[in-house]
Amino acid sequence: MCIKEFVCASYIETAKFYLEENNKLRDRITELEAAAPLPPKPVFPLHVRSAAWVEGVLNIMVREGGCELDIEPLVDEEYKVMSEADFKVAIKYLGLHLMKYQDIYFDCDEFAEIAPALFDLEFGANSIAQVIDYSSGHAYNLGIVLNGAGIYEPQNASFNLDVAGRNKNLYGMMKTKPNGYIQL
Ligand SMILES: [Ca+2]
Repeated sequence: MCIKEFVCASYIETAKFYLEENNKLRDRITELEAAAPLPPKPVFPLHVRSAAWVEGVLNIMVREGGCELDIEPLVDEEYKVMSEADFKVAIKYLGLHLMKYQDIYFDCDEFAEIAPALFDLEFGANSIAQVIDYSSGHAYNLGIVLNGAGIYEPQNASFNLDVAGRNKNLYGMMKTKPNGYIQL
């Protein structure tokens, strides 16, 4: 057997080995799922609201909360939102706060970037905004719920409608150059 054939044969053996391991793992997952079925996913009622309504909610938050961040033009024409109580349960269920933090590569800005898309995929609600806040050097989210807009911290699944009473070390929301922004 020449070297080329030898290398080819060893690749084929390696591929067969991983294929068998993969099949064993799949069987094990099927066994485990049968032994402990996942609880059914909760269904949260969604309430359709116009972009104008969402803009109004954000403007109230900005005014009453003393927020100086720029609000980017809204991307969607309408939004599906939850009640505050359902939103709090949903962000816990989403489990994003359980993801492993990695300095630089999966830190606050990645958490804040992924939260809106995951929430929409999981629950069909496009009601989470991304916030890039240079004044406190932090990125986080806002949740829009039926009774207002509040700060959603994706790293610990907390949600707080009291924007005026926020921890300004983390959620400064002050004007900077370049200014931070809210994107929904
Ligand atoms: Ca990062």
